[in-house]
Amino acid sequence: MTSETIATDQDAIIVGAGLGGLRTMIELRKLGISFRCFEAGDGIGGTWFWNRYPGARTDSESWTYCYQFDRELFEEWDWHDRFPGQVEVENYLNFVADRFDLRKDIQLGATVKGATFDEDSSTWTVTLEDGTTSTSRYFIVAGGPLAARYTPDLKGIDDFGGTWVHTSRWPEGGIDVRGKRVGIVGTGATGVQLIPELAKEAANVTVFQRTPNYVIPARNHPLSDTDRRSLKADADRISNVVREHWFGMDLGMAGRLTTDVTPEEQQKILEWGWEIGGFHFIFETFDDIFLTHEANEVVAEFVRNKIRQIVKDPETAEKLAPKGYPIASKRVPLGHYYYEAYNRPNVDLVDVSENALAEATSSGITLADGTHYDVDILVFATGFDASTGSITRMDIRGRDGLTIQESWAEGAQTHLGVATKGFPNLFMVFGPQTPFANFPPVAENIVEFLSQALTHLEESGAATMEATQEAMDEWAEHLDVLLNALVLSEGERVRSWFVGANIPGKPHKVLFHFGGVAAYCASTQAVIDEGWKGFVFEGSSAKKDAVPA
Ligand code: NA7
Repeated sequence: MTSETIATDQDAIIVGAGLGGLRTMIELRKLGISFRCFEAGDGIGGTWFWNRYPGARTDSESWTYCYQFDRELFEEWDWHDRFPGQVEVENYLNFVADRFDLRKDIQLGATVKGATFDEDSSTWTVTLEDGTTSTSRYFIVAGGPLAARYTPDLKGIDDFGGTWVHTSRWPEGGIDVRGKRVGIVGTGATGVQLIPELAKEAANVTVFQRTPNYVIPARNHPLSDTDRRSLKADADRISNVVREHWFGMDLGMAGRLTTDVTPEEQQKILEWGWEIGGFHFIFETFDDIFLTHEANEVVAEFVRNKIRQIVKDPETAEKLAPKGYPIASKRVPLGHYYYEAYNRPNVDLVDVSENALAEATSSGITLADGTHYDVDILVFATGFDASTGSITRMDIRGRDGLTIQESWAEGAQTHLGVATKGFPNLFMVFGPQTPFANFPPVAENIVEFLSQALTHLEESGAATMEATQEAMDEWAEHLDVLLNALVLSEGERVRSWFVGANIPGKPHKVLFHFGGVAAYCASTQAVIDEGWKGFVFEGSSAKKDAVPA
């Protein structure tokens, strides 16, 4: 036994009760590490609590958008849809919270304003927006990679006479769009889901599109009892494949390149992928889509031709057809009759790529050239300060009062996306520089790594664990190499949040690991095997005045 450890209100404070936070809590319980979770929302679920806009659903198949670590949990939950909607995922996460009795340690409606590290005691003091404070040894941020909403700074928005909303703050009771003129800014994954849904009810929907996306069909459908039984019987395979597959999904390799087949065969194979729906189209048609511009262009042109076939008005089809950048250098959205929505007489597409939004007026939106659009409701589907935003929006102060904003002024720097120098015992679940892939398996991998790190810390008796500058530099270089090996690296030019390019003024830096889930896992394991390479363990967790046992 070591001596008595430093007293804090709890061992760990966790920010966020979404997918990452809940998995972290389950793990800490297993380790016997006490914790308190502060969640800004009035309910559990993170992304799935906040994003209530019509059409919100996962782009991952339900049996992979869930935890895999507990077979009984996997078998107890019945998914209704191939791609579950917001309510279904929110219900699942609430079920998990109850099943593991987590609620008693979660404080809802508690927004963390900041956290300060005290070097003498090696503890964190966390301050909530209401001024209350709480202390811990470990400060674990699980705020989500797509949680800090971004709304463009549009002149005159306060004078707008109608209702305006960011999609991630859609009110719980919904917005009645019946008979209303709705303007939607943004055609990322969110706008793509929302537009067809609003078009069903609104008098008119005007879509302000800056960059068209390559949208591939989801082909959602309800799962039958037989589907559910066979998925549960297949649990071992699913749990393995999501850890092995590059994108953390129940997908395989295509086993062929575009150059292996004739142009006619290419079209047939892509047609198969288009019909089966979801990311099979990207990952199971050709293995060189991400590797060569020629292969990528074959697939990109296939999507453009699909748009031209689906959308009846040729001018609208051309505006919707992405050109000049590779498919997947921006996050590819799944559509639910997205292109079909533009055939409705009440949906209009306005290209704002060269004629930008200039200002909001009392009655609508005016573009740079003075064209005005009257709208009653204005929706910003304008995305998030991805990856770093949920961390940098807090006032986090590490050693010598260093703030996280100062430390990341040139872009986020981390070791494995989990820790950053100057902020001992601060751990991130899905922080910047972790894999771009299906969220749940990535979160599970990170939490398992964190579990081993905390076990090592506790057993070593050290007070703190901290990343080194050298390790962070190496990790950043590694991430650059991974992205530059792919044609997706053009994301910077098309304002991709993969590299921070969607937020004006944000430093451009690779914010995700593009090597795949298994490769990331191998990197975390290598760090452990090499004696926690790139981390320093310092001090003693023993209370200074305690008598050693
Ligand atoms: P995204 O993918 O960042 O999309 C935001 C959209 O908003 C995108 O089409 C942007 O155009 C557009 N946007 C942003 N600012 C403006 C201005 N000022 N004018 C016109 N258009 C603008 O966010 P989502 O919410 O759709 O998706 C985020 C992820 O959340 C999603 O992938 C899921 O994983 C969950 P741009 O392309 O920059 O020209």
